Amino acid sequence: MLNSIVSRWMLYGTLWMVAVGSGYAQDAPLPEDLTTLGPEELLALELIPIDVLGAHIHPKGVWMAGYRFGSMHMKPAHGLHDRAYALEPKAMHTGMHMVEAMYGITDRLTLAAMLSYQRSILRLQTTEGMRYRITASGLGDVQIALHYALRASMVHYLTSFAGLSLPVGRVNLWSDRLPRPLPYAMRPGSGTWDMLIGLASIHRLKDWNLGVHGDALWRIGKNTYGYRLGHRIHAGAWATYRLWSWLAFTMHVDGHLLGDVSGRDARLDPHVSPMDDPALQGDRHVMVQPSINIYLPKGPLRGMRWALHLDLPLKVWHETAAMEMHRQWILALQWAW
Ligand SMILES: [Cu+2]
Repeated sequence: MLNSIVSRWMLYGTLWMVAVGSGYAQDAPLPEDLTTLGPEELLALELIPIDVLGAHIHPKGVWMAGYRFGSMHMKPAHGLHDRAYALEPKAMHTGMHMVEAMYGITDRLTLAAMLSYQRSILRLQTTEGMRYRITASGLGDVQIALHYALRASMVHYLTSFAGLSLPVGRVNLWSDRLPRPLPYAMRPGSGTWDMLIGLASIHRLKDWNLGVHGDALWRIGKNTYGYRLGHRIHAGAWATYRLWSWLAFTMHVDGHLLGDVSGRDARLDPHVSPMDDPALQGDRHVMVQPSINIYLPKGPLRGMRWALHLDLPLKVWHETAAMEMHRQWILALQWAW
């Protein structure tokens, strides 16, 4: 099922490129246009929730920089209780730093790049009841994308993006406590070249922004260790309410679909730990994501947007994952000039 969904998305990706190609050729200014707004005015509109990655544009010549820190807790999935493993995962925590840069090439076309660094801590228990923890850290893959506004009127904002994820992240990690490499979920990199596409549509109604979005990440080929991570799809909807010009609240519901690992890292034994089983790396869940967004119109931090964001599972399908999402929070900063 995942394959047919993703191939449909790839078709949309092709259509996107055609649309961008024709739009780029004209690139005429739009009537009553969001692109006439300054960089700060645009950030102040809180158009895109900070957790919907990308899917926005900046006017020509405008730079944006962003930083976010995310703290994610995962726990073992309930569906695994009927199996016995020599090594049982108990909990995993991942802290992730992400920096992003965006630049408006034209009023409709924006270039974006993103780099991440993550550190994971995994708690394990042996069948004899001995507990220990292992840690892993490193740079993740670099993402480069083009974002294009198909519409940018004051009431309807339709943006798309397409890009590449470059396999610069670490894939081969070891701990002195394990006789084999660290499991798939602790590796910051994928080791494969991946394609990204996405679309977001936002309607503005007075103090409300209502949006829907979808994006897909499609992995190409296999990495040097003989596997690739699962393809990934996100789709969701949100509502943002601007209470004052500097304060907005967002409620976002987001579905995640992550396929299993294809192929396998032959150095890992799936019978030892569920985290080493390629068939248990997929994940399906729906999250509720409330966030507070603050925009500072004056003072020394003028023009900066802050967001604090929570991720809580609404529904998790247990049988498909070694570990499942428990909770996450993200603090994000963005500024444009
Ligand atoms: Cu931006």
